[in-house]
Amino acid sequence: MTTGTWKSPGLLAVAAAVAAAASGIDPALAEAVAGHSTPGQIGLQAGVTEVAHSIHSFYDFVNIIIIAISLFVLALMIYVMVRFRESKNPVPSKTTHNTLLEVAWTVVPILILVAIAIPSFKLLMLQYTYPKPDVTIKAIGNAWFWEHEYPGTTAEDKSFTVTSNMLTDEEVAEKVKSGLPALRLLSVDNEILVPVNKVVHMLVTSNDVIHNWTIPSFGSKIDAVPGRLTSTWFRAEKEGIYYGQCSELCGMNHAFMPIAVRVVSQDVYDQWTGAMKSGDRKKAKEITDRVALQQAGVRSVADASDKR
Ligand SMILES: [Cu+2]
Repeated sequence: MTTGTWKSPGLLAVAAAVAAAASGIDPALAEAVAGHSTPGQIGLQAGVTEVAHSIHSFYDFVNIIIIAISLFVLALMIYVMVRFRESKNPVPSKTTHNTLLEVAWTVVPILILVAIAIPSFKLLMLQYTYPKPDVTIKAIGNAWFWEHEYPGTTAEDKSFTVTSNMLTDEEVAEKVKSGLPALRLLSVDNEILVPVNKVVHMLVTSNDVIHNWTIPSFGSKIDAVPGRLTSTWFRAEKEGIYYGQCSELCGMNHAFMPIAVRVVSQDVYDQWTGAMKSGDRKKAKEITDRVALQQAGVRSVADASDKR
């Protein structure tokens, strides 16, 4: 199994296994489908890019500061309420100024803000400094589905477009029955494939209203604005399927336009793009299904039905 997205096999893995058992998914498959949130999850979804790891450490760092300040203020309030309550302190002091204290409560918050600003700017730099791309994909938001365009560079190197629509509950049930992994509200009919450990530039735009292209495990989230091109980048470290959802309120079916990115080996990626470029969508689909099974830890559809 090469597709685990959990950082440690501790509490999270236990939670994933429990969630998988509760939802009827084989626990062996749970590890492979962790590119999404799971019931009872505590904390952020496992990250598989440098940006996602940095977001997580920044989140932890700021959380420590927030919790420390909250506890400090709570302790001060309790102290004041007990120590200076009317019965214990009937005649209040008339003190109004304390220079040392006033300087301290101005300078200390400034230092805290500077301590937060430094890693914050470092993270912004990382997110918006684009390494040289290995693959460029254009994501186009539509009400309510996503299109992904893989641009060609020459007449022979044709461009192709993958249109992804969410699977209905019936389609999910059917797919699971046939032994292929699928998730309600997240799985799509046509997944997009990207190579593992390669820099992918995602150019994002929209055909109608503002959508948002998001994959939490990649730390990617960028608005898709009609008439404009925005961008994000990622280099996924682990193979597997990573889900995201449109994250900008865009209308009636906003909740039903998921994004599914499958990270595969360069070899599988080349086979898939080859099939897509030659217009053989059937072969491309077979490649996607085969790798989906492999990543889920199942050798074939027959093998999957044996497990049931
Ligand atoms: Cu949308």
